[in-house]
Amino acid sequence: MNRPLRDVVADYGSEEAAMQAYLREGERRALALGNRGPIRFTADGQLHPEILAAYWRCGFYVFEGVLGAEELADIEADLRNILDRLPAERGAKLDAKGRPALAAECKAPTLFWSKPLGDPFGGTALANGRHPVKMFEPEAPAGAPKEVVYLILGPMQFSDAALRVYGHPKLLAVAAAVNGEDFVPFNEALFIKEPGLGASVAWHRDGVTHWDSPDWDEGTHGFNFMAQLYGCTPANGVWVVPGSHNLRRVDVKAMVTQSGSERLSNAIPIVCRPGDVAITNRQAVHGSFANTSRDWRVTVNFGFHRRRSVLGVKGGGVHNAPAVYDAERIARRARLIGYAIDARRQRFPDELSYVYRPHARAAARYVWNDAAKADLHDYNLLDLSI
Ligand SMILES: O=C(O)CCC(=O)C(=O)O
Repeated sequence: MNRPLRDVVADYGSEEAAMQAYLREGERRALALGNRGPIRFTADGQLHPEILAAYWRCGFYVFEGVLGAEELADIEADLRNILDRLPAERGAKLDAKGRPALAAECKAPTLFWSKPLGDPFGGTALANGRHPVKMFEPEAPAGAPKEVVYLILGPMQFSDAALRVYGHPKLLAVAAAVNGEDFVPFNEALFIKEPGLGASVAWHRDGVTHWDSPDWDEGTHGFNFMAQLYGCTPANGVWVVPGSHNLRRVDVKAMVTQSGSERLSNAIPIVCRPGDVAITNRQAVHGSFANTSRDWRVTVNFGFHRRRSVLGVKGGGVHNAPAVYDAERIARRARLIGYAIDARRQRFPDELSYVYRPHARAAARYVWNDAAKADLHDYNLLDLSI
């Protein structure tokens, strides 16, 4: 991104040498893990079993080259608009140019602020206390703002380009292969890790509801896609502990103690080029470090569940109010899939659109237009958060 930036220079201070060695070694191990490549299907249209096997073995997979240059340019244009329209500061109703700010009218939790290079969740009770250890917080560079927005929830109401990624036919086919054809939404997020400013996301795993269920397994809490606008590196990207999605219990604090620091010795970074899309199991232990590098990382993040993990389940509490998720709520939340498929069809008319079975079965038709856009205001109040 060539957005004019302060010439940010940041590092890990006393931890810099150890951190750089960890990043280098992580990248080497990431490229040797055997969990990356283009999205491939068999002759009869199934997601290639080698991909599924590698995903279930590692808990994540990198799909290479999913988004092309044209699509990335659309996302970047929307990103610029979003950045331009952010509130001048936390709680402000106006942006820096005095216009009504992005999300100023939203009731759902939408904008997440952090001090530069901070860790707002680690070691706190926030989000059910699921981030037990605070990450190292490097010193902010001179001239840094007091706070930055590093996470936006419900981003599809602010970016048609991100919505179109959500409707990508190959990604939705992957969702069906992993979660079944009746897969349902979880939530969506835009992670913005500015160079020298971007906050860390402390080690955690995402599921909150089913850890003690008798029918729990490695896929119970679904997955997130992480589409990369600029790519991601060990320094600014998400790290995953391979195989941890298979464990009912993990002790993140003990993992940190054992490793001697929050540089978990068995974690592997997700390394992507622009347009790559990772899939990450929500049960895997994962996190990301404060971005002291000179590279932006912008992730369009969107998750899907198995329908049976959600239907009739009491969820919420992390992303929105607790509620029992009945069929009506699921159908209402899944309208995003219909809108996304149509938004994509309009922008890329030569591409074969995905057919979402629950909508096809119900003969439900979704059209992306101004009314649909208005219908997405605060849509994440209905996230299916388990
Ligand atoms: O993108 C990141 O840094 C964190 C992502 C994450 O924690 C998640 O998707 O659950």
